[in-house]
Amino acid sequence: MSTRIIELKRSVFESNDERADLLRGELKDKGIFLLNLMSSPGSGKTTTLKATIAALKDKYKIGVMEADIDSDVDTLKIAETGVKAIQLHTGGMCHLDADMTRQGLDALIEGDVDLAILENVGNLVCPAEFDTGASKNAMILSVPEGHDKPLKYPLMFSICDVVLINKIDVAPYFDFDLEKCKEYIHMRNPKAEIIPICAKTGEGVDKFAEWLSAQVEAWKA
Ligand SMILES: Nc1nc2c(ncn2[C@@H]2O[C@H](COP(=O)(O)OP(=O)(O)OP(=O)(O)O)[C@@H](O)[C@H]2O)c(=O)[nH]1
Ligand SMILES: [Mg+2]
Repeated sequence: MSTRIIELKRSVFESNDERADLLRGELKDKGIFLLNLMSSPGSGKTTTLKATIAALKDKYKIGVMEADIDSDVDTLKIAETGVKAIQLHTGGMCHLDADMTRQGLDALIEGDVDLAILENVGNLVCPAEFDTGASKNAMILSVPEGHDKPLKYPLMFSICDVVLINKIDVAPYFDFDLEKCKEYIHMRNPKAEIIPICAKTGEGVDKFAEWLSAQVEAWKA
C-alpha cells in the first residue's frame, strides 16, 4: 500500500493564535470538525483511532492526518480501516501549529471529509503550546505512564476537552489510582470529560465515539 506523504514547511507566521482562530472559523463555515489528538509516544493514539473509526465510519466521512517526524507506519495502519489517511512529516518539529495543520488539511479535504482527525506528534509538552485550529482537543494518558501526569504536565491537561485513560487492561500490574488521576485532571481542568478505555479490546471506545459524535453534531448545527 502506498501512502501520500506531505513534507510540512515551517510556519513563517508569528501569531499562531490568530492563524488558529482563522482556520477554526473557516472549518466551521465548511462544516468540517477537526479533532486534535495528543499524547506521549506509545499511549495508544493510533490504536484508539482505529477503534473509533470502526465505530463512526458509517456515520461520518472521516479523514486522518498522521503527524510524525519520520515514517509512514501509522498512516498505513489507518489506511487499513478504509478511511482517507495522509502522513505529515514535521521536519524534526515536535508539534504542529495552525499553519502546518492547514497544509495537511488542504491535502486531506481534497476528498470529501466532515470529520478530520489530527494525530499529533507524541509529546506531552510542545503540542499543548500550539493551537492547531482544532474544533476540540483530546488527549490520551495510558496507565503505565502513571496517575500523577496531570500534576507534571499541567498545560496539556488544561487545554483538552476530553482525556482518555487508556490501557486499563494492564491496571492490575501498575500502581495506577484512577480516582486520584481523575481528581488531578479536574484540578487542571474542571470541565474535562474523562473516559477510561482499552483501545486494544475496544472497551469504553463506544463512549468516546458518542462524545465525539455529540461534538461533531454541535459543531455542524
Ligand atoms: N495492553 C494494551 N496495549 C495497548 C492498548 N492500546 C495500545 N496498546 C499498545 O501500545 C503500543 C502503542 O500503541 P499506538 O497506538 O501505536 O500508540 P501511539 O500513541 O499511536 O504511538 P506514537 O504514534 O508512536 O506516539 C502498541 O503496542 C499497542 O498495541 C491497550 O488498551 N492495552
Ligand atoms: Mg501513533
